[in-house]
Amino acid sequence: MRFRTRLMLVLLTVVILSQLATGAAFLRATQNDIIVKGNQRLEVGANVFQQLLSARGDQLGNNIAILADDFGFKSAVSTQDNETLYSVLANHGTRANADIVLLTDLDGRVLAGSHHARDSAMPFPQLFERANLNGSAVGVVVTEGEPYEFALLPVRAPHLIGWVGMGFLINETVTSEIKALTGLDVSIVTYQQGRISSLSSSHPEALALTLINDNSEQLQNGDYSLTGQMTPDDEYLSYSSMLYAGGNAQTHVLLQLSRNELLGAYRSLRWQLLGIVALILIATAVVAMWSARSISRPLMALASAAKRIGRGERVDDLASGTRHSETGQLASTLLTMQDEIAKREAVLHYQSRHDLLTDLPNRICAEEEIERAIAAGSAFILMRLAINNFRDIKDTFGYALGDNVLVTLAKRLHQLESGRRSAYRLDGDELLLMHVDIETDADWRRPLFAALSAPIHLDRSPITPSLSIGEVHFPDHGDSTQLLLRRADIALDMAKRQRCIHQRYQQGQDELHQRQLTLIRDLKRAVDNGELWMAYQPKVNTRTGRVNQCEALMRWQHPTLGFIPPDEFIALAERSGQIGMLTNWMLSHICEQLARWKQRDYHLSVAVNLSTSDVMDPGLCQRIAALLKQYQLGARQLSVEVTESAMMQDVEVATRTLLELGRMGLSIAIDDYGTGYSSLAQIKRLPVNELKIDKSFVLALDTQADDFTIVRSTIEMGHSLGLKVVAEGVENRASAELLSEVGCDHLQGYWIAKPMPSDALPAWLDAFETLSLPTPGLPV
Ligand code: G
Ligand code: G
Ligand code: MN
Repeated sequence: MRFRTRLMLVLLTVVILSQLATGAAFLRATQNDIIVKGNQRLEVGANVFQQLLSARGDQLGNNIAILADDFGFKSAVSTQDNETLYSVLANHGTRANADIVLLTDLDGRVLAGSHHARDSAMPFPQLFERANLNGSAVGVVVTEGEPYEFALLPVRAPHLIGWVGMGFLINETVTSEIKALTGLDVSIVTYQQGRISSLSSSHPEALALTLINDNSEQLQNGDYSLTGQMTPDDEYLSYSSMLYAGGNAQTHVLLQLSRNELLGAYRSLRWQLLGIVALILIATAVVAMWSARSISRPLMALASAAKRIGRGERVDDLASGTRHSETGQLASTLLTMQDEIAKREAVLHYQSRHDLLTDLPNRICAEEEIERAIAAGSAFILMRLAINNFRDIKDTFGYALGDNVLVTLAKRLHQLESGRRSAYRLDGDELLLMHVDIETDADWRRPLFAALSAPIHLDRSPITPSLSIGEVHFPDHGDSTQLLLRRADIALDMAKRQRCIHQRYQQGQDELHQRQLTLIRDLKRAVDNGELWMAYQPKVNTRTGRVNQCEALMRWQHPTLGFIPPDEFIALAERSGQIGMLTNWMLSHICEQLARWKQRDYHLSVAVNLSTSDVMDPGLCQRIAALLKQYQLGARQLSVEVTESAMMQDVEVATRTLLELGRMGLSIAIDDYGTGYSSLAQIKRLPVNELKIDKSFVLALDTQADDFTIVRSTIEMGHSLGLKVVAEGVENRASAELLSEVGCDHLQGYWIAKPMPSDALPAWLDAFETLSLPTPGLPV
């Protein structure tokens, strides 16, 4: 939930709760107060009722006093003239609006009465007792189940001769008068022998009856604690009091205030209060919204500023509150943070574009710079530098020193930097020098190379860094950064391979490079897809004139690039570490072929070419032995040809391998003899059986006297060391005869046969006629 909404809700909740609490308390107090006031009103009403009754009683008393004082009346009483008495009493009663009249003798025996028979006993003994005590009495009496307010006075002439009394019925006249006076509902109920004998009420009769019945238990038990209660069910607040109790009758008065009347004002007050609360709530909501907004607005501004900072925008205008307010502090913190981030970003940016070790700009920087120079369109030169023996330096002198060499070179480049040059570290031991404005002085390379290659004095022992540098030109050698860098790398590779300090990229090298990459990639597939096959070229024994041996030569028919010369792919296989795979395939393929020929009764011996890594492979001899065993071939059926350079790479290991092969019974030939730098003295120490004179000396043997001299002396020297000598590249009969004359043991060449597929060999052998060549010793 949003901060603003939450703040608003909290404020509203607080206000609503407090409003409800005060409202409820207020209403409750008001209600209680109203009920208390209602009770008071009921009490007051009861008093008014009592007073009304007694005032009317007194009024009646005054009327009776006039009658009692009347002479005629007195004499009628004394003479006990009944007829007269009754008429006088009745007349007077009518005049006084009395509902009941009564005359008794001294002892209370009835002399005359509207409701009582003559000579009956005193009907109101309680009242009569009080009258005897006080001289007169006024009070409520019940007769024939009806309540009356009754006054009883003495008749004196002058001594007491009797009692006269009058009363009026307490009926609806009284109750409606009280209602008019007090606004209270009044019910007067009389019970006789437990049953309602009379009921007069300001309520309609049915309602009055229900109300009385509701309260009858309390009334009859004389329990007058009916005040002060008002439950939600109660329609009326009630007050009761007893008017009369005597004999078997009671009269009660019940004063009531209806709930609607009592709480009418309260209800409207409640609605008013609710209205006020609603208004306050609306006002609070508005204020809460406003204040939540005014609190949250600066926070929102800060949040959006933080977001912008997060996006990397720069925020300068952060006016939010005063400096000292919390939001102000937050704002200034945010600005400080922004600055810190910017600083750190700058450091990171620098670090991401510079090499930590040499502090030169890195590859990313270089690429951008080249991109820019290309876009500018003016010519420039890139020199890609690598330290040739960097790994050796590190391995021998430790990493720290290796790093030191790099740092020194970086410093030298840095010193050489002018406005026209800039240096970068690409990765590892590779550095890049970019040279713009190539017109000025033509020969700037020589001093540069000299300066870079100067010995480095570290730990007092000088190290001379051996550098290789590949150079490319824009726009001659490419029009994209990646292309230029790649071609510089190719040139560098050339420099490394040719062991010279500097090579400039040659047109076509890249394509060659691409072709080589393709070949390396496809070599593995070539074996699996059967794209490789072996060709066999026969060798002829000069003494017998017969073929007893062939050289196996690998062939690759690439599906798209066509025939790939072995010179090319063998070298690539060696460079990419795949030669072992090729040799294994070749060896098992040849052994299988030999076994098949053997079955067909062709007992041939095959010479295989071994490359440098084959000779270094410690598992080679074992594999050859296993194959010979598997195909049940004799060791004589296989021989190997190894070039001088392959052996010279690591003479010790090569010697071990060759010794082992010799022990197994394989014949070993030095291939391409004469092209390397090995001397026969060196070869003498090796377990070698045969020398194979390189075809470059043989091809034009018949015409080139020099070649012939070399070949002849090589043959002589080989023989003197106990070695057989083979000549390859014999292309004509003249050469063959010359070679035979000087004692060459075997001949190989197109004049005899070109390399052929295995299928073609048996037929060729069948057709081959024994050569007759001159024997050695004949004059040339
Ligand atoms: O025929 P030709 O052009 O095939 O021979 C080229 C070179 O390739 C030869 O010098 C030969 O030594 C080398 N070569 C041919 N076949 C093989 C082979 O199976 N293994 C190795 N290591 N070299 C081979
Ligand atoms: O591994 P070695 O260099 O011995 O391989 C012999 C190579 O010489 C093979 O490439 C083979 O094709 C090639 N070759 C064999 N005989 C002749 C020949 O008479 N003339 C020429 N030009 N090449 C030959
Ligand atoms: Mn060979």
